[in-house]
Amino acid sequence: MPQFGRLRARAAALPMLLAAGAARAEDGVGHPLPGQIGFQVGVTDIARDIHGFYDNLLFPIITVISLFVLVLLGICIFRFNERANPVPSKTTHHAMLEVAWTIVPVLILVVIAIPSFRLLTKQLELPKPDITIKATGKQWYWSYDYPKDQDGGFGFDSTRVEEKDAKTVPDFINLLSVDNEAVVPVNKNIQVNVTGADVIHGFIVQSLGVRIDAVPGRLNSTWFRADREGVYYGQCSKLCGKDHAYMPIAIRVVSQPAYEAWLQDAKKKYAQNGGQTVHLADASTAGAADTLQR
Ligand SMILES: [Cu+2]
Repeated sequence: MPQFGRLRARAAALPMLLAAGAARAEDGVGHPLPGQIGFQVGVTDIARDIHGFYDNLLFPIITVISLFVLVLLGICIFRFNERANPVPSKTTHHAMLEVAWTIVPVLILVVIAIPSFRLLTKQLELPKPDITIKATGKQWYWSYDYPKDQDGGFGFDSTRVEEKDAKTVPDFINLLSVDNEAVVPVNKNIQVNVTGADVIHGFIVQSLGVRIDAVPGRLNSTWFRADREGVYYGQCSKLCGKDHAYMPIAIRVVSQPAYEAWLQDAKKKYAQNGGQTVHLADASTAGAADTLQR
């Protein structure tokens, strides 16, 4: 069955290879490419497991079921139309068939459920974190907080960089680039505590295999351990309001020394406010968030 996954991955990669050449396809790590229909490259075990689960199990099952239903429809159309079959059968019941169409779907679900539960457990059982950060979904941007006991003690807002300001950030990607990225070290367990400040948002970064709801008044936790440096982009995945499509998530994974250097800089940059979250975005929309944090 894995050949389906490889075939699909190759089919997905083809347009982007044709469009940009193999080197550019490699550049696409961490964000989607124009014309891409496959998954982004996974940089955590969980992301690779999720993609493998779909490519090697779900996609073949979907394909087989779709083809099976297509064949059944074809048989109905061509063999049982009025002209081909003028005298219809009087059969209304077939015990074995009824047993089969109950048992077979149950077996398919069991086959899907076993690896699915294993994957869910891996996602939801948080290992001991090396770093904990907090991500808060707001209308319409994200805020990140770095706790004091991990050499942090600051928070900042991360808002989308508009196309007209593209020059202000390196490697600008429209709708994904942000002014302040969340920075974490490579090969470390990063726990992300996620909440919402106003409405329900969704925290999702595909190449990290992270997806969790950001619910006001509730702290959800997820984790990842990236084994490759780079910038990994995600987006809010809940229909949270008018600017839902404009609140990207950008996580920069760097080496441990680079992370420590960033912490020192970030502390100066963001913590002038007595350790309170620095609100870089519009103060009026940040009001609700303030109430929740205190
Ligand atoms: Cu949102």
